[in-house]
Parts: sequence; C-alpha cells; structure tokens
Amino acid sequence: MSLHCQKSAKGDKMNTHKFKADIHQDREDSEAMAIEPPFFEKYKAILQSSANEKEKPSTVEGFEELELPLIDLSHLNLGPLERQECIEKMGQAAIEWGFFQIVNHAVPDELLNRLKQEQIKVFQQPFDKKSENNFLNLSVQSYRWGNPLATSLRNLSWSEALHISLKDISKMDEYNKLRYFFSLYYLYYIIFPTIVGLHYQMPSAMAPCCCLRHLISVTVACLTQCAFEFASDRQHGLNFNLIRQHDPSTIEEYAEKANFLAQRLAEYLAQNLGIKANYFQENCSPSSSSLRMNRYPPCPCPSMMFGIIPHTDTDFLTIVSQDQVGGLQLKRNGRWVSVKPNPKALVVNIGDFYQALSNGVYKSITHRVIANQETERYSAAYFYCPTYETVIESCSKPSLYKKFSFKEYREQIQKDVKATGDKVGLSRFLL
Ligand SMILES: O=C(O)CCC(=O)C(=O)O
Repeated sequence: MSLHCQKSAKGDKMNTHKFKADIHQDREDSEAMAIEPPFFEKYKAILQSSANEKEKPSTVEGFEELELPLIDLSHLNLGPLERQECIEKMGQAAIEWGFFQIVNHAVPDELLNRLKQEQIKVFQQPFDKKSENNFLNLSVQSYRWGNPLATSLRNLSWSEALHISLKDISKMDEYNKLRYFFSLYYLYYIIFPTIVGLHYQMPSAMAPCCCLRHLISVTVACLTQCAFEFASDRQHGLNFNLIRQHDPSTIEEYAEKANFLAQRLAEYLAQNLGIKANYFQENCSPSSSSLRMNRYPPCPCPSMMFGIIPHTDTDFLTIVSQDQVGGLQLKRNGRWVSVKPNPKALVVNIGDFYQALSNGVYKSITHRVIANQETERYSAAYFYCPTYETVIESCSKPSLYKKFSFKEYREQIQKDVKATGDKVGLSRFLL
C-alpha cells in the first residue's frame, strides 16, 4: 500500500503538495523502496486530515545560510597567547551561538569517509532487517525511524537513525573478534610452521608430511571461516557473502576519537567558567555517551515535514559530522538559519547539561534538519553525556536551575513527551 504526494498542476512546487490516499499495491515501487521505512503508512492519518494543513510547518522558505564561528584547534598547540585566544573564542561562540565548527580536530578525513561508507552499508539494508530485534547485535530501540510520537504536521520527521550506546559497540564487534580468532589460527598453524621450517631447513624427508599438515590446516581454517560467515549471514538474513560487508570497528574507532575530542572541548569550555579541570573525567565515561548515525532519504514532500524535528540535545555537547548536502538549521535571534556545510569541519553544539552546568551562560540552541526532495543526506552525531547518576548543578550562584540527575532529566523528558508530544527540557528545572 502506498500513499502518494501529488503536486497541483499550477501551483508552486514547494507549497502546493496535496496528499491523497491512493491505496494500491505497486510491486515495482515496493521492491525499489525495500530499504525505506514506511513513512507514508505511518503518517497516513495525519496527512489525510485536512484540518492539519493549517499546522503545516514553514520548512521551505528562503533561509539565510550562515557560517558558524570557526575554531582552529591547531591554535591550541601554538604559544600560550594563541591557546588562550582559541579557548576564549570557543567560549564566546558557546555563549552567542551555542554552535561552532572546528577544524584541525585530529579526526582523519579518511576515517570520516569510512564512517560514511559504514552508514551507507547499514542503511542500505532492507527495512525488515533494520527493524528486526537484534539487528547488528543491538537492542531493538537502536534502529529508529520517523517520529513514533508524531501527532501533527508539526512533528513529522523523514529520517532513520541507528542510535548506538557506546557500551554496545563491542557487541557489534563480536563477529570481528571471531574473525580475529581465525586469523590467529591461520597464523599459528600456517605461518609459524612455515617460518620455523624454513629457518631450520627441515630435512627434505619431512617436507611432504609438513605440506600435508599445512594443506589440512588451510582447509580447516577456510571451512570454519565460511561456516561462521554463513551462520552470521543467515542470522541477519543476508545472502551468503564470503567477504563480510560490515565493519563495526570503524564505528568504534570513530566513537573513541569523538569521545576524546568531546572531553577536550568540554574541558576547554570549562576553563572559561572556572569549572574544575577533572569535572568531565569524573562524571562522564565513554559508555554513558552515544553515537547516532542519521540518514535522511529524499523526501517527496519537504514542505510538509522535517528531516529531524526541532529539538535541543540532552547532553553536555554534541559533535556532528555531516556531508555536504546541508539542511541543518538553528534558531538564532528568533529566526531559523541554515548552517553552511564545511568539508573540513565538524560541527559542535552545546547541550542542555552544559547550559545548566554553566548556569545559562552557554546556550543549548534549538536546531532541526529540513527535508530534501532530491538528495539523500548522512550525518553522525556524537552525544557526550554524563553517567546516569551524575547530578548536574550550576557552577555559579544564584542558580537558575534546580539540581537534577541525568536519570531524573531523562524520566521527566519521557513523561513530557508522552503527555505533550514535546520534550519541554530545561525549563522544567528552572527555579
Ligand atoms: O543531522 C544533523 O546535522 C543533526 C542531527 C541531530 O540534530 C541529531 O541527531 O540530534
């Protein structure tokens, strides 16, 4: 069954999309769309309700495109003066924009490219596989799409995501570890005996026996590897493939680098506020943070919905790696502005917890991603978070906010989202 988004004959491309329930079976379409989540099916009721037309969000008017303040992290390694200037510039951006971009961040382009390839491989799998419990050995909530709590045109989103808690990345890596085991097996039974044999110039009488042993070892190693690959492909419903297509170690490598970078950025930002240097080391651990890989498929009706709905981030700070398609927007002085993508930069934004910790000095800014009719977009957001028990308290007095733990904050969000469809966020904790 599919719902089609139709353009009126005369009207403006962006503003005159009309939805019509056109329910039919279209085999070719559904095969081509096998990877896509069933957005239209899910949003059918909201889209069909003409009353909701009035609620249409304004996502396609001409937005001003701005370059975020640019922080060159290589300046941290120049003299003390340049270092201080760089840290102050970062603080100023966190105060005035809540967003900045960083270059010379020490995450190699090559790794970012590999991460994007991993994302493509993950999201190009059939929707049925992606939404299976245990997809990539992760819990069922890891793969997300659309907005399950959408109630109106104001909160429809056209994107899918794999949200990976860092403590789960190693689960994704189980297959690789077994492969590693087989490589060791190969090394032990094939390479070592060959080297040792050559080294000691074994008597020629023993050579046939040694060859036979090698042959059997190679065969056993290959067959075991094949059996393993086959079993894991079957488990994931994939076609048997001798070379596995998925490499979770890239994701782990990126997450490690992003975590290191996030901690350093959080510490530099803390210097401007007099927060003690080891605050983040004490309260954050890599396993409390998460990586969200996003895919924004081309959206037939970009005037009707978002890529991601407006929100602030529930963390200390977020590091975003995005491709060059664009679509990220932030609210600045009451207006939506588009962030100009920079191929050399990562985007950093302040989250709710840093706003609370800094007593409102650093700003957790509402942002969103607009949907794109033609081009698919990828991004990866690393959310730097404290442990669940960490109590967040303003660093100066009088405090704007009550102190709260991450756990309390999360529970409040869950309640609010259920009751109102909106996260509400920090304003719940204002004194
Ligand atoms: O895709 C982007 O640029 C931003 C992603 C984002 O805001 C999120 O994942 O929460």
